Amino acid sequence: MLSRRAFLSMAGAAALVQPVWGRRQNPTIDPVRLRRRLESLSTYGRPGGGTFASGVSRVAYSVADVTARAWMLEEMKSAGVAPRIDAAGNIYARLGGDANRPPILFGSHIDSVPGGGNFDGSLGTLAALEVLHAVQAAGITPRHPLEMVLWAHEESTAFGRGTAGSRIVAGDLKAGDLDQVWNGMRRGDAIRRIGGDPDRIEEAIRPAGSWHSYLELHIEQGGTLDRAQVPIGIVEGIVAIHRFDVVVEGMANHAGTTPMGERQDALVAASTLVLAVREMAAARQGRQVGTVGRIDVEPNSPNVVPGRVSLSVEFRDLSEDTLRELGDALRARAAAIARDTGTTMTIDLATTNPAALADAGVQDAIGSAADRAGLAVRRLPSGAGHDAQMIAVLCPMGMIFVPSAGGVSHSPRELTSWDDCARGANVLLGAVLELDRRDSV
Ligand code: HGY
Ligand code: MN
Ligand code: MN
Repeated sequence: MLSRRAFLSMAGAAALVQPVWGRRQNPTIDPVRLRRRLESLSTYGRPGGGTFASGVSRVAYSVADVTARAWMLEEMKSAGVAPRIDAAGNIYARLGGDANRPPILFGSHIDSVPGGGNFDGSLGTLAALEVLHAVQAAGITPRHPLEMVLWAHEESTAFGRGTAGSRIVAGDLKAGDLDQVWNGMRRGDAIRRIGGDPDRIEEAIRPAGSWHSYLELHIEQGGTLDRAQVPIGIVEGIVAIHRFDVVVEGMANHAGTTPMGERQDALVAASTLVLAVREMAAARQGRQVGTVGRIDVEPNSPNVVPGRVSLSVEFRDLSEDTLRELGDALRARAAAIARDTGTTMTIDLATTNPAALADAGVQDAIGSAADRAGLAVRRLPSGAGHDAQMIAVLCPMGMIFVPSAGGVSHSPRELTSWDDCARGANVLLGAVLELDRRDSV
């Protein structure tokens, strides 16, 4: 007896039967191939002796990332398209269409956080490849070129900044960016390591209007769809992110001989700030969130009063005003803590992601693709940041979410069912074909 969801996924695949120009058969993604590729990709960065359930550590520019990208290039070629790498390390592959029309762009990323999951970014990237397979297999001649993209360096683990590849494409590139050093690696050299060319980095920048529209399929990474048992999310907007680098300077001293009243303990000061971040984000009405995700203690020895601590602080919300107010509150609290602990604190607003609204026309195209597949939808904001919010300044964008079991992500426990993966990929295919029918969204 077919479960309701299994029936829906089969009905979803079949319901893509829509008369479209020049079509010999009806396009649908191949769920078996999508699953096989997701399982193959998950081996790049899998912990030694681990299994699929162990998740991945495929941090941008790592060996796992570099080798996974090489595998992706071969998979793209096997799908009958010719990948090209831009100067920022983003990988594009284009299919058909009238070269005088702007391409429809769709894709995601494959780098992960340390100890991350198998679906964050990977699903959207491999679903994009499935779309190119399906369009060719169906013998469709699209009106617009269809272009998939694998964004380089989406996660903010490397160099403390995220959506880095798409950020350059959107023109957010400052003098000195490529001289930043992280983990002993200069950013320009890291870009070269993944096939980009820092000496021609400006060539990766694309003007507004370069694409007809942009679509990204992604796991929700929150629990809204899973709790509501709704298979497809239509993203209304993506939160803004303000990320700070904070350095606390105290005085390293002997843990045994320094009286408690004479310490300038950088870790005590930093810890007070960590609790203050949680308090100020939780105190306000609204959906804003505040997180300290990285902290480095120096000299990090049990018998030394910490002399220096560096940490990240980030706030997220749809409202930039809220983030500015939280940034001001952070600076005020830091000054008071520094005074009380005899330390100094420097707070640098290192990167910002702008809030981005999804285009109503693209949302509509996603909705009609889901309708045709007989799938219920829920409109919702994205609390996670995405490359789509960078590309939103260049063309109309939209995102499709599929449920994350228990709302867990950025963890080996991240899980989306194979049926939900297939449903999401079919809606991506349907939305691309719907947008292809439209001269403008
Ligand atoms: O950090 C984020 O929100 C995304 O998962 N990179
Ligand atoms: Mn992520
Ligand atoms: Mn992601």
